[in-house]
Amino acid sequence: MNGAKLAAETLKKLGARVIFGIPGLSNMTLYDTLVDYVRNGDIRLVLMRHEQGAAHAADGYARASGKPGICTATSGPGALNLVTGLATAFWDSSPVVALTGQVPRSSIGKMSFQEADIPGVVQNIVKFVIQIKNVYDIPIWLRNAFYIATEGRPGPVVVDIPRDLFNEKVVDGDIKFDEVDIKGFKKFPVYADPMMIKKAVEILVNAEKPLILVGSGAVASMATDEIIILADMLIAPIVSTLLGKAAVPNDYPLYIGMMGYYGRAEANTAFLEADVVLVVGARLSDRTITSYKDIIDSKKKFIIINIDPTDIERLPIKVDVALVGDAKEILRRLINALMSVGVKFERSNWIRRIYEFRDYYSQYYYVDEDGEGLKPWRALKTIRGVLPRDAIVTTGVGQHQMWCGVFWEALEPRTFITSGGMGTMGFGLPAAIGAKMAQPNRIVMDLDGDGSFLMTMNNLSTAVDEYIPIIVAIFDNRTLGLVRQVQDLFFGGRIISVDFGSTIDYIKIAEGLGALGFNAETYEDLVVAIKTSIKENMPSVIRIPIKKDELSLPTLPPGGSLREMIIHDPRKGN
Ligand SMILES: Cc1ncc(C[n+]2csc(CCOP(=O)(O)OP(=O)(O)O)c2C)c(N)n1
Ligand SMILES: [Mg+2]
Repeated sequence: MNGAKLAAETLKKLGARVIFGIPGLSNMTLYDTLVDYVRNGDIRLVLMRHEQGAAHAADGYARASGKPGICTATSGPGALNLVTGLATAFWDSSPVVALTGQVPRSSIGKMSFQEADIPGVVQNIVKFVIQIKNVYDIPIWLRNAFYIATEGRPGPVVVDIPRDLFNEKVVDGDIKFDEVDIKGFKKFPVYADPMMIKKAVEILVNAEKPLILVGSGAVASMATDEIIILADMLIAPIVSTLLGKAAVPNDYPLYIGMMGYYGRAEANTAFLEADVVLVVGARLSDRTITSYKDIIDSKKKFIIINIDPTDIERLPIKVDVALVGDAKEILRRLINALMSVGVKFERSNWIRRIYEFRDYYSQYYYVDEDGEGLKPWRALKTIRGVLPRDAIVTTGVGQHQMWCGVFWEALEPRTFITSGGMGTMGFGLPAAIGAKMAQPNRIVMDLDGDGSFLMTMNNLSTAVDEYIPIIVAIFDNRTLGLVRQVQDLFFGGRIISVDFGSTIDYIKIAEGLGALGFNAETYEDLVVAIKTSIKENMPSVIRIPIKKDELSLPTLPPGGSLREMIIHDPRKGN
């Protein structure tokens, strides 16, 4: 046996089923070894068209399944191309494992062909990186990598393997596969003793206007049932972050919507008015809480559940109860403690008030205008009407993503996959490929922007060649819409370097890559296009024309507070 075979056997033992990547000089021996595994149907290799796409696909796979997503690249340019995808996974706590080939040990540090110091480059944008120095460490560190990627708060791990190790012979008896062995590694302790749970319950019981805010940790721990039980018991409305959208079915009556910078006005209002906020698996980034001063001034109480205590420590606000551990587990303890108190709550005024806000703000959201293009909210409603509840959507980054945040109805956990923390354009299409590999029986649709699509669309060719039938809808406003919007509203209308020409033909691009292409000029066209894509079971691109100056609302002025929400088009006057 050699190092490459050792790696392949370990990957199989660890349950790796799909690897997204591109081969090159430094990971070729691994690919060669995998030939037998591919032939036996143990492992599938998906050939991406750019390594960024491989990292996003692994990320999409991980987010759709909860299992680690795996990608591989050769040394130097290959591994460097993974960087954006790895940072994207880290910022959104997604368990990606990247295997990067490295130049031979004897060449490291000598400016060798395709050498890049990958540990140096990625150390601050991944959960962990290790460069292997000894062939017997390959199985140990692959196992450790899978463990680190998924343990506690998930995140990406890079295993950098000098290519001479792949060829090195190993003696069977000396191989260790089985234990996780990470020197100096300590798990964060669970920190939620009965006294703290009691204190949290006391605060919740005495709250007049409690609110539950759910984030990506609630999705990662699959805590949907517990959140709903608790919300029902407390009669507390639920708001979410962008990544937390799929933590509760968005048609659940107490779900009010995404809050934050581009959040729903009623969700932001509920947050501003609440006297107690129970935060479940959200780190309260500057996208969600745009001004911490608002909170400090409001004196509201915070109970925060997070698996990573450093998320809580980083916050500049006073946290009344910090519960550290898995959301599902801690919510169960809270529910039990609350049941033993057995209080019946009367909060109809609070709920009624929020529903009134919702009704009031609706007049600004659901506007139909005649003229150019389709309305984003209605296009999303139309798409939702055609897709089954368990369909998975991914997005690019921009206005279309924010429209999804506000208007898309995520109905099951792990069905809304988007780049939140890093805001990486180009995420949607390759993430959809990964999600489809993880959930081949579900419909997977990338709700993309034209600018975002253009960044990673080369990977559509992968979807075609490898029969991965994803549907891509392009919200085609011929512009980098979100940047344009900021120029338009806050830079005095000085529009620069955002608009694309009129010539690009997305239907021909789709067809040129072997996919189906549809132009949805009307909502009816859109329905037909989706139904046809599903029926044909082929990768498809559907172009949805959107007016260039359509806005993503609500929004805030740059650096603004949630109190300064802009709800209707300021260009139209009052
Ligand atoms: C890789 C990357 N480059 C630049 C940006 C800055 N940026 C944020 S949104 C946006 C425009 C996105 O355009 P498009 O994908 O067409 O979406 P739209 O806003 O038009 O819906 C840009 C350039 C980014 N987020 N990511
Ligand atoms: Mg655009």
